[in-house]
Amino acid sequence: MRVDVVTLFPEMVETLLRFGVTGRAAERGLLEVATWNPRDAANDRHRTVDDRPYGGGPGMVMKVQPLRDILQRARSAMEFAGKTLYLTPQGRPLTQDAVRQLAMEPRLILLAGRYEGIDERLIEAEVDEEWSIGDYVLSGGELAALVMIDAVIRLLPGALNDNESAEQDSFMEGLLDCPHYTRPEEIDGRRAPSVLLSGDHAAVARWRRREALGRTWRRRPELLARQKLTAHDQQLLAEFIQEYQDRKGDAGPAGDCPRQRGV
Ligand code: 9WO
Repeated sequence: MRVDVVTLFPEMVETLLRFGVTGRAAERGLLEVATWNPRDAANDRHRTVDDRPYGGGPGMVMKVQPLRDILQRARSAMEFAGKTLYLTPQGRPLTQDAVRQLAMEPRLILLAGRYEGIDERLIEAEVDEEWSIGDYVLSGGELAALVMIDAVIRLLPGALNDNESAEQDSFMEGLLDCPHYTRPEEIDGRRAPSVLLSGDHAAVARWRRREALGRTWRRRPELLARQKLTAHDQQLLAEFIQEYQDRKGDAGPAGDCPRQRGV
């Protein structure tokens, strides 16, 4: 996959190619990233890319001309086109299903804004889709672009050492992940669940599935509501809920509480 990122801070994006899954994907030729700085296309000697907003108000707005021209250069650099995506708090929420769709694109051009935003006329003329990674405002779109690239690259065949871990990602199936443990067996008076040390792979898989279902029930009931649970999953969830209520004294899902200790 080829990803072109339009950004005032190319170095932020280029760190992607030095670490972890994305770094390895680049080494394996699965990912090619190019960065394009709008300042390089500014048509004045001060290389101006922003200006004061019409109508007044705080902050600055990114100008059309440098962005339009740098996007043209990016598009001309490759013989095949790709969707142009703008990362913005006003965009469509990014989900795992959307990431799956994006992973099928041979090329993506990501537009990372700064300041208070981009002149709307550039968005109207040049942007195919607007995407958000969450309901908060960052200092710019670069971190959102890095999040999107990371999530997409994980799904490319060969990007992960163990392809199964991409399949096992519970979130791939719409559930939260189960808890994870490693050595030592006990630390600070807390033991790893004995089933995980049993060597019984079927029991481990059952436990992990039940915990993923239970955690989703506790922390993100709205995700669970979207799932068509098999009879087996329903049985596992019922076991989890029963055990949880016995332990907590008939407490239901935490609803929007981000986290309850111990679950
Ligand atoms: C800056 C600003 C300054 C003064 C008053 C209001 C203001 N709003 C903004 C603003 O929204 N800046 C954004 C910075 C403009 C687009 C690029 N930036 C950005 C993208 N921040 N957060 C994102 C983002 C992208 C995707 N998902 C979540 C957040």
